[in-house]
Amino acid sequence: MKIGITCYPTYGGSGVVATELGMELAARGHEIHFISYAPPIRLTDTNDRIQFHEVEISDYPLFDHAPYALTLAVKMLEVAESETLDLLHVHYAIPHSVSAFLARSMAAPKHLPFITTLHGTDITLVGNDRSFLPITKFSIEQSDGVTAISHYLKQRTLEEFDIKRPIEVIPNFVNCDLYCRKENPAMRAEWAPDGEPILMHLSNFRPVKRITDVVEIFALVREKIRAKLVLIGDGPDRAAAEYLVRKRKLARDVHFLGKQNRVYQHLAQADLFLLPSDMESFGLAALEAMACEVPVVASNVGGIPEVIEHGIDGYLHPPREIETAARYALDILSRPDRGRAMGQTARINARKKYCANDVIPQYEAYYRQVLDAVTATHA
Ligand code: GMT
Repeated sequence: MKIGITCYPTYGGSGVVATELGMELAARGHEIHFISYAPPIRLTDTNDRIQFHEVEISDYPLFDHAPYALTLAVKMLEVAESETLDLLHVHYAIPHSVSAFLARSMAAPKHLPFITTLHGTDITLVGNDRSFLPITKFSIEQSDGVTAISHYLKQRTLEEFDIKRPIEVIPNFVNCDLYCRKENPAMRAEWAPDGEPILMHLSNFRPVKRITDVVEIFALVREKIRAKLVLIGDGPDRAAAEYLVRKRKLARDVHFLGKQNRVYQHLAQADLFLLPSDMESFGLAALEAMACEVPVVASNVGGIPEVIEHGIDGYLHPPREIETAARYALDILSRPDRGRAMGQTARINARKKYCANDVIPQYEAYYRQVLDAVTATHA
């Protein structure tokens, strides 16, 4: 199949999923065309089956805000025609789904089906800004296929948007061959020279991730045992986290790594992963840690309980309850054998449902289903 994939190329779960999906599909023989304003950040593997098409953002002086959704729609149509795409697959509804709708309309009478994958804030954001609701609802209803990355997100979308159409749940996935336990003593020693346990967090440091809670949880843990915290990623709350680290006098115990490629190499060194978010429709970073045999202490919000089994491969706590989170963290870290066992169970559970080898065929089957339905409608 020839598939056009659009996503946000920057640091963020939806872009990561879209990029990994494109690379996995290409490895299975499909031709992938990424269409966005910049190459996706995790696009490490380019070959003759993966192309990137840049959407140029107009800087015409009349525009205070460049009309990206329109330029994207035109680019989608151009690529669809020049590369004879079978379908467009857009990740994150706003505005990608609307652009795909426009591209499909412009392509008529030729069929250019589009599938929208919902990731989370594209749905939950409208709770805060109702002005997005009508257009998001419209683009979801108009899509030839819609997938959500968790049952939680599907349910929330149906209820919040009063949508009657079917939504397929295809969960996030991880490459289980790449994401696995490969300890690197040199890397561990760099962060924890005296063999201290390593806590880790990876995100885009947006307010929803509660980075300062990560630091507070670590501070409570550090009151009881010697430990180190490794923070991967960057974003608006980094400065607040750095300030808090200094305030708690933890500068020697906390490492800020910034944005990193090949995060599996880092995750595989952790003894515990923290994800105390206010909301996660899935929690991809938690799954990536689990595949690396790292138990996770996370908030019991959104789709996280679909990924982590409380008391089995990690612990769940109410959001913002840092004392509870710290107690669970100490429970795991103060009994290393139990922590290792939980980590091994985490990988087993991650493999059961979320390995790329099992999830990518679900996307392929869904593509075929959508294409067959479109062909039957227009026959
Ligand atoms: O919250 C983020 O990290 C960004 C956001 C995105 O769309 O880029 O993430 C959402 O999609 C991820 C991939 O499907 C999910 O793992 C995250 O849980 C989800 N974030 C939220 O729901 C807050």
